[in-house]
Parts: sequence; C-alpha cells; structure tokens
Amino acid sequence: ACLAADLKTAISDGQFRLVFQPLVRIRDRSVYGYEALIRWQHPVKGLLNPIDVIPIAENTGLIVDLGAWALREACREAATWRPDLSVSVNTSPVQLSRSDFPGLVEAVLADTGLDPERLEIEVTETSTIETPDKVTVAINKLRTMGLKVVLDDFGTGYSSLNTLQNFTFDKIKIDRVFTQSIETDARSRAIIRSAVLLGHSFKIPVLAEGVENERQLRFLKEAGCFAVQGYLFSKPINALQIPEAAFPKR
Ligand code: G
Ligand code: G
Ligand code: NA
Ligand code: MN
Repeated sequence: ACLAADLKTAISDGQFRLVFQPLVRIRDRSVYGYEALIRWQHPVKGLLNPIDVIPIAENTGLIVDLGAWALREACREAATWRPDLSVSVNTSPVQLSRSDFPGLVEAVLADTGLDPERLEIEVTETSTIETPDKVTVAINKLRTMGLKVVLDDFGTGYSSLNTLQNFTFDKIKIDRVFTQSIETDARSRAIIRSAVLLGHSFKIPVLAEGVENERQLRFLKEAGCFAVQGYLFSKPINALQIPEAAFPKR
C-alpha cells in the first residue's frame, strides 16, 4: 500500500501527533511561544517527517483534514500553557485558499477557549503566489480576528519582495538556509541583514529559524532579529515536555 492510501485512515486512527519547538527572544533568551510541527507515527514505516507527508497530503487534498486536525490540536495544547505563550501553526496553500478557513479558525478558537492573540498562522510565500486574491482575503480576516500572521521561510520563494509588497504580515521568519550558512557565506549574511532592515522599514519584527550555535545567534542579534528558533535552544519536543504546560485554563 502507498502512503497516500494509508494517510486516509491515519488521522482518524490517531497516528499523527504534534511536536513543539520553542520560539526564543534573543534579548533575554525567554520563550514566547512554540511552533507546532506534525509527526506521523506510521504503523509499519515508523516515524515519518512532514517533508515526506505534506506533499502527499497536498496532492490528495487530505491536507485540508490534516491541517484542521493540526490547528485544533495545537490550540487545544496551547490553551493549557502559561497564558502569555503563543502557538504557531503552519498552513498549506490549499488550506489558505479555501473560503471556509477563517471560519474554521474561529470555530477552533471558540471550542478550545484559546485567546486569538495567542495564535500565529504561518504562511509560506508559495501560498501568496498560487492564489493571491484568496490568500489576501484570508490573511485580512485572520488579522481582523486578532491573530498574528507570520511570513514563513522568507527568502526562499520565487517572489519574496512581491509578497511583502502585496500582503500584510505581523512577523517575518527568515528561512534556515540563510541561518545555516552565516559562518561560511558572506552573501547569506548580506541577505539576512537586508531582510531585517526590510522588515523594520515595514515595522515588522523579524526572526530566524535553524539556529544551531552561538556564532549564528550573535550575528542574528547584531543584524536586528528579535527572536530565533533552532537546535541551539531546543529540538521540537513532545507536548508533555513543555515546562509551561498544565497551567489552569483561564
Ligand atoms: O518539523 P520539520 O522540520 O520536519 O518540518 C518540515 C516542514 O513541514 C516544515 O517546512 C513545516 O513547515 C512543515 N510542516 C510541519 N507541520 C506542518 C503542518 O501542520 N502543516 C503544514 N502545512 N506544514 C507543516
Ligand atoms: O515550517 P518550517 O519549514 O520552517 O519548519 C521548520 C523545520 O525546521 C522543522 O522541521 C524543524 O524540525 C526544523 N528545524 C528547527 N530547528 C532546526 C535547526 O536548528 N536545524 C535544522 N537543521 N533544522 C531545524
Ligand atoms: Na513553519
Ligand atoms: Mn520555515
């Protein structure tokens, strides 16, 4: 059987789970939230990473159900965390282009009791290019509801600058390909510095992902990033390992 066939039943079978990676302020190394990342515990193939799963889910349309599951699960977990912590959820172009997406988010927030201000929706440049009009509507609705919308993987899309020209974001996340070559590539350093200045000229705070060592962190701090995520601080962890969890719901 192929993965696409297995995927159909995997969600209802409870084979998916979320892991969470801390988002860390550079200023004082405090955690302000967590990014939710899906993992598929396949009964035969073992633990599968999203890189192998998301494309199949997108091509089969199952990403709509999988994405809705991830959103609900992430909000349900976050509602148990210390109330100043946010949760960041990834979205696919297919999800964002559906007119019912903001309604789904609204229902999930109502069901889980999570404050909209604590939910961040991560949008990739690919989403903004494939169905720009629908994504514009979605982003504006989500922001009106009080959510934060984050431009993810900044710099790797076909049209990074166009995306910033045409859409409004609350945060920009620089892709890890740039972070990972800070020490070896002057061009990466130049791109990061420019990306942060660009963000600041729009009054948008900028963070970076994939930070694995202190040298990279120091560069990102000097470049003006406000936050980072990466193995330097923590790999994605299980919900039960989150120290700020199990706070009583407000
Ligand atoms: O955790 P990892 O580095 O393996 O994630 C790989 C990719 O899968 C990342 O680019 C991430 O954005 C994506 N991904 C993880 N979880 C989700 C999810 O719930 N929905 C979507 N659309 N993408 C996800
Ligand atoms: O949504 P996005 O593609 O940005 O997802 C981030 C991915 O990056 C996740 O799959 C996560 O596991 C991975 N990741 C997070 N921190 C690091 C890091 O420090 N190094 C590397 N190589 N990958 C990371
Ligand atoms: Na992401
Ligand atoms: Mn990313």
